[in-house]
Amino acid sequence: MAASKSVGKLVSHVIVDLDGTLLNTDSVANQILKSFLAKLGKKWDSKSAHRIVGRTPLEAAAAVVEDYQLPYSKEEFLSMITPLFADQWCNIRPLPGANRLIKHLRSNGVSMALASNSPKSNIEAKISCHNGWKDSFSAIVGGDEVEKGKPSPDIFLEAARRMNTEPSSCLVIEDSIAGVTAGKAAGMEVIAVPSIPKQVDKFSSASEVVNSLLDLQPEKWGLPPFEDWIEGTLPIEPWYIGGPVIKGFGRGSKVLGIPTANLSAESFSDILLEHTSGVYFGWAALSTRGVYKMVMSIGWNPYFDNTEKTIEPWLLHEFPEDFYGEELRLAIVGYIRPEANFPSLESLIARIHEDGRIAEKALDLPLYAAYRDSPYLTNPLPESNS
Ligand code: ADP
Ligand code: RBF
Ligand code: MG
Repeated sequence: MAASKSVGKLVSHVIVDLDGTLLNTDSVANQILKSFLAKLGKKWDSKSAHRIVGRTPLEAAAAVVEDYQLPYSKEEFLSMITPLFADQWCNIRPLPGANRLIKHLRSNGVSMALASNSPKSNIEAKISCHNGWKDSFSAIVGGDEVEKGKPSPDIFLEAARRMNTEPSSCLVIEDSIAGVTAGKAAGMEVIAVPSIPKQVDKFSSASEVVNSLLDLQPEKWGLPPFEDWIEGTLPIEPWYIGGPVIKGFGRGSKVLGIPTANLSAESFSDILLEHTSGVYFGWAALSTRGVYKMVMSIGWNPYFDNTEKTIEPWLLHEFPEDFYGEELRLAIVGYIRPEANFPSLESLIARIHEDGRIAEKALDLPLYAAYRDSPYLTNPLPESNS
């Protein structure tokens, strides 16, 4: 949830972290560590993933060696996995909203720096895989260019110096606690975009905590506002997901009066890692019935505090019966808001209905309506009702 304190100081420069903030490094790191540990007969526990977020490579290696009692020194382990990471650099995808943020600041002439604990050569290799990124930063500072990495402020102070500005004119965007600590110690405003779910309280020293880059409001910091929101919705690069409808928590209709046709979270764990939690909308196709408007949440449903990240699509249509087991295909085309907690069940229900009205209306805009005819939705389906 976009928990914000009062509006911060006005800034003119932005310094962003790379791994976990602009790039979904954790998703690739998870895959690499999982298969490496499997070869040693050990099972990677994604819950220990928080031990590596925002650390220097050597600190992260030390944490894994310790957690899994590996028969290597941290240096040996690091030298074994480093080549595995280097092979995957161009497979690390931008996080939702990263491209949008970079383009926005660049086209508005806001100076931007990149500040990462990774060595400079790694940073340059990683960003070279993404069009237009390198030229958008007026300074790039790597962990090997300063004495101490985050949580020490050095990296951020050096970034400000290279942009010829004062630390107090800089806004830092960071996903890790070490990074937030570093930014604050540098005397900067810091927006936290936590990579680890459900840890918002640990980021209380940040000036503001947002759920994802999609939720940034640059105007709060005296920077140019995003102008791409349309009628309460944010167009996104569409993504597609589908499968048989499975049993959910059994409370959609019962507790909320809002049925949600769940897809298997296990089958889509990679897709779920890639997409930040929040409320989205789009089109839903049922193989034997047709294509319908749809609004959904992805995440841990803060009101119920689930331990599992789930997809909860509500089709905006009255059906005469359940359709468990039927093939459901979704084209997700826009974003509405972060998931939130609510003081009462009534207020959660009211907000979901409001989301439904927003989606219903937005999906008539040509921009979103066009995806109703996506081949992914219509190909194997009869061209029927709606
Ligand atoms: P569960 O916890 O098993 O998902 P829900 O109470 O959320 O149970 O109900 C979801 C089921 O209701 C779906 O799997 C589907 O079969 C049925 N259903 C009926 N109408 C709708 C609708 N408009 N949107 C989504 N699911 C619906
Ligand atoms: N659950 C929450 O705890 N917080 C939310 O902000 C939230 N938003 C939702 C928005 C939509 C459009 C839908 C369909 C569901 C949302 N839910 C939210 C999920 C709801 O809690 C979920 O459907 C039930 O938990 C059923 O499993
Ligand atoms: Mg459900």
